[in-house]
Amino acid sequence: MQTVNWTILENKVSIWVREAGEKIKKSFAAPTPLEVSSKSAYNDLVTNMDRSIEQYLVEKIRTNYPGQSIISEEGFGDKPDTVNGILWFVDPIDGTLNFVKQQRFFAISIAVYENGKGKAAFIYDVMADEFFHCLAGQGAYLNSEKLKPIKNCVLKDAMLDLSMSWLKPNKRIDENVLTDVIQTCSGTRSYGAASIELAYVAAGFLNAYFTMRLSPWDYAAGLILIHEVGGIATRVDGRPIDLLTKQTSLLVAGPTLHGEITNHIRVKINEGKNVNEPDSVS
Ligand code: 2AM
Ligand code: CA
Ligand code: CA
Ligand code: CA
Repeated sequence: MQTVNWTILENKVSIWVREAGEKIKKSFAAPTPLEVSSKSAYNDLVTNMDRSIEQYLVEKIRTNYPGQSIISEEGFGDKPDTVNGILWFVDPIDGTLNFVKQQRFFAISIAVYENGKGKAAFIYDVMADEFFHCLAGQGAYLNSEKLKPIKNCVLKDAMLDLSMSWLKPNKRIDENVLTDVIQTCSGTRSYGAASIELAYVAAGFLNAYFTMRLSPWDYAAGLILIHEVGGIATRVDGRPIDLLTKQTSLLVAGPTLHGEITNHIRVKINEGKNVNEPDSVS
């Protein structure tokens, strides 16, 4: 198997990600309007910029790291059936709805795993110019500032970030399952870009993030940051995350809070609440 010089990889990817960020910023001033279409639902959007940034990044990876597999959102990557070897995850624009509606609060997210273990993470909040990055074992950073170990926190003091999938009536989950969690915590936020939300938990701006349905390119980089600062990441019921599962739930927090929330959700399961995950729904 090829050996990778991770420091060189970090330098290269940091340049690509910033170049991609410049392309996106320039597109706001372009005379041609953004082409926007919807995918699985009216609020699941894709634009020509999502595709062109993914193409740009995938081409850079293929040229510099030939033979390595890529899992990416918009179809320019591969469909590997194993995590063996080096595996890249690319989300060219995470937070497309924010990109389209707000022109802010979206990120480019890239992760590199080796034999299923997170090795390198890059999350670039383009408009805030906040670059979260990490080589496993060498510390996680926001720009040049090293992130501190995740703080333990109890629910009463916690800032939670949760997507609206928890609250909308649907066949996957009882929308009241989290009512008492929300009523107990310090505050809730919903930023709408999973990679940034995960980076914010790693940076201590939020204490937990949980969602019912994410794909590997949404969370692969964020999980590396979370692990680097000592956080815990599982499915919402505490089961481990599988990088090759198309869609999964996710609960990320420091150890104490993670335990508190998973216990709560387990109790709800015991009470007969429906918290089936999408991958277990027929
Ligand atoms: P995206 O913008 O790259 O699609 C929005 O709550 C967050 O969930 C974003 O990070 C978004 O990533 C992600 N997401 C994953 N699946 C989604 C879907 N089907 N529709 C909308 N957002 C989705
Ligand atoms: Ca999308
Ligand atoms: Ca995404
Ligand atoms: Ca995306």
